Amino acid sequence: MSSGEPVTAADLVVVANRLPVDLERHPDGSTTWKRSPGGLVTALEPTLRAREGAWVGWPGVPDAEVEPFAEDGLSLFPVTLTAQEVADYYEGFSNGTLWPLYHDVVAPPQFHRHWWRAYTAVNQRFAEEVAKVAAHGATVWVQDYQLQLVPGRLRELRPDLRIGFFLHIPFPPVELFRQLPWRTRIMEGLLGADLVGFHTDGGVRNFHWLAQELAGATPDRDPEIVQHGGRRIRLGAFPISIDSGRLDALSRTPEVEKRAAEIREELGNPKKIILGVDRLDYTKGIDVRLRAFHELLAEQRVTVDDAVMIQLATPSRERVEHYQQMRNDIEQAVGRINGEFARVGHPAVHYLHRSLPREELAAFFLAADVMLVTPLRDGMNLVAKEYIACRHDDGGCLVLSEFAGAAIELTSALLVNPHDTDGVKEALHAALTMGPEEGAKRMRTLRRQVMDHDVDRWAAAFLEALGVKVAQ
Ligand code: GDG
Repeated sequence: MSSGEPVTAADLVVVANRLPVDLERHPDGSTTWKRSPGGLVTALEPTLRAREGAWVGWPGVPDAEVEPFAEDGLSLFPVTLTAQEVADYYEGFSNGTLWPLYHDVVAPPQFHRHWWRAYTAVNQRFAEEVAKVAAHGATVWVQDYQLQLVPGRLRELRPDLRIGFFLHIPFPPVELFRQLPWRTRIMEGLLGADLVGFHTDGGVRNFHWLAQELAGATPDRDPEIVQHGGRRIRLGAFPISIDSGRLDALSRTPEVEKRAAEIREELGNPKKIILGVDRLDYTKGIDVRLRAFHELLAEQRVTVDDAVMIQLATPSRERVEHYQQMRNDIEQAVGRINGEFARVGHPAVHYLHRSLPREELAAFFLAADVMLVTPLRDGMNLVAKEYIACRHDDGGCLVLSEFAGAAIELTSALLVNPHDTDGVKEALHAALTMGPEEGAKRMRTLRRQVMDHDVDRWAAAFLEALGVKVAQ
């Protein structure tokens, strides 16, 4: 699978917690690489190739000592994490402290000093690896909340570099961020960048304020700049998107269209199919939509002949405590609804706790009359955009939480407050009973937005703000 030698001095370095490939260990001790084609790698690949690019990240399994290698022309630099570091830096500080804190503390964050120590040590290691790989004057793009100390460390090691940072999750309000015992260290880490990007203006505002309050930064005449340590740091909102064209094309293939029809058939041709697709995460509000559906059934405003619900839940962070609890709660709620309302051979809720292939997912999107995206908090939410990209027939109706970053762009969805069960219920009911003209009109508007603003445009906007000329 590997090809050629990795570059030794890269002009553009992407650094993320994970590499765009996963190392897989087999029972006989052998290992292979499996591509994990996220939107990010697809968007960045042409630019990375054109600019002697490199990607620094963890290969996904503990204690893997892997040499740098080239894969399809991309130079990959694996960073080794021990099992203890995975527990403390990744599952602990990243996903037990920062993730809930940055998502409006919808679960209580835990603060442990040994998690923080592991976080600083691992961030240092990432910074050192990048410092070795980057050419003089290169551009480095650091991704996400796991690596917030990297810009600062890297600037100390390599002041010649141009450093960008993008946060994929919300940047929290001042009152919440202040809970973090290491808040000033994190702010100083981020302020090591030349450009700090968020999905929304809200993130920019929160950061602008906190940089002054915690790190003594001073405002500039330009509201998108703060000054710190004799440098000017640019802030900006860059709402991420998806590879809309590719998904639109996939959803038009005869295989996907046929599979969508089969799914409807397999469900017993219900009048309406309601769909939820998420990583099984407590921020995604899966419980919110189950409650709304449950109540509509209980009030007999909807029957199992009218509508079935499918919840696809990709396993996620299964070793983190909050996730185990939440999985039990969701599975109990599904069981309760089916116990009360299913008929033999006709469950009210179909629940799949596994990951599906991309084509199958596209078929579910195409089959779903109503898509429920109800996070309590979400940086963007790509699922909402993927659903829209698949609806080349202008069919379907999106119910979307106003607390997802996507709500800022997708204003023709039925927007709901996920904390308001009655509101979610009414929106679900409205979606189930919406006339085809109104539905198509809304979907056309949503599609214009999503098809025009794809992930390439997002990556180009960020890199151009950082001063990189982007390959088309
Ligand atoms: C973070 C932020 C932000 C899900 N199930 C399957 C599957 N998926 C894919 C979806 C989508 C992706 O996973 C999930 O992306 P989201 O954006 O919805 O959520 P997070 O994972 O929380 O992502 C988020 C994002 O970063 C980007 O900045 O939007 O706010 O939290 O692409 O399609 N894919 C396949 N099978 C599944 O079963 N193949």
